[in-house]
Amino acid sequence: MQSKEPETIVITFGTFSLFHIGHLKILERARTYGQKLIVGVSSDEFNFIKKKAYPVFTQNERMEIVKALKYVDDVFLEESMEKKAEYINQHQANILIMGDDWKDKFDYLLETCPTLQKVIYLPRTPHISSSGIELFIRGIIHERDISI
Ligand code: C2G
Repeated sequence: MQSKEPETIVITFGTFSLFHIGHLKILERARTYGQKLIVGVSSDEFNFIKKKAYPVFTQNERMEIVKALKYVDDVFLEESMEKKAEYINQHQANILIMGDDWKDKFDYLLETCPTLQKVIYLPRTPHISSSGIELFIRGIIHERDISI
């Protein structure tokens, strides 16, 4: 009898303040690295502490949007940057994917997470960001396709 290959579990994190095509594309690409994609959605409080502002949509709305995507198998609330190792260990994740605005920042997790085999930084989708969309809507900038 053939033994079944263990599935590769991919994990990623994000705020998804104002969900857009760049968010969709990174989740779509992340899912191709394994059989299961788990997404940590940063909490409202975490954002307020980090950026002194709340995301456009609430954490429950953001989690519901991300959970409904066909590429995503499960979501959880990311309550602090420092808990990444805990989350990776809890979910027994094998690959961590982040956009390349985070390049090199999470390599240290390879030393503290026994199941983690790779940390991969994917290129961001150009010319789109939640903050750019917000500024465009508020009339502060006049091109929507701007990266902030
Ligand atoms: N992203 C992308 N292309 C864009 C915009 C964002 O590929 N044009 C990616 C980011 O690189 C990130 C993910 O989409 O990997 C989510 O982006 P944000 O919502 O901006 O999340 P961020 O505030 O970077 O994550 O632990 C990290 C936190 O959860 C914060």
